[in-house]
Amino acid sequence: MKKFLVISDTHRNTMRARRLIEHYQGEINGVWHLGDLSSDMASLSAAYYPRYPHLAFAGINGNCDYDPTVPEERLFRIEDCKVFMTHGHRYMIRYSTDFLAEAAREKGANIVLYGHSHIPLVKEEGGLLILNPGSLSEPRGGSPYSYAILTIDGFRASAKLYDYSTEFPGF
Ligand SMILES: [Mn+2]
Repeated sequence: MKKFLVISDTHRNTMRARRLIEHYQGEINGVWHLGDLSSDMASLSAAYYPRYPHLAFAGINGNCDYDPTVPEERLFRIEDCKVFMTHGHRYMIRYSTDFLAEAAREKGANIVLYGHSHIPLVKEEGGLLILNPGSLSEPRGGSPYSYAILTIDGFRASAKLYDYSTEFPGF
């Protein structure tokens, strides 16, 4: 079984992400950032990978990112699950997750992770786990500062969304 901290859309404010990494580092296998800004992910991995080398840091470019060394999307396997990671802005996610889900299925993924909307969402559709951790800096639509913990156990995957302010009152 593996667990990952999934965050997105920190938009130059990594204060809450730093607190999360410090808090969860003992129980997770990696930290995944879904874009905007990919430079935030670079600074987080530069700060924490030397201290916590057991953590796999993975990020992608968002629509505000132009780092040629960072991929637009990632598709990879964890245990028996196939993970498709994208910022989501190319899949009309403001209207529905249908295009995103279709793209994930075409790639053979059973987990799709996206951000961009700054609105957290988790749902399962026909064996596909769809997860948006929301934003740790600029939540929208009345949603809280949020993040997710993704658990992968063989071919099974589940995700839990957390309200940062409830988990870390005063921070
Ligand atoms: Mn975005």
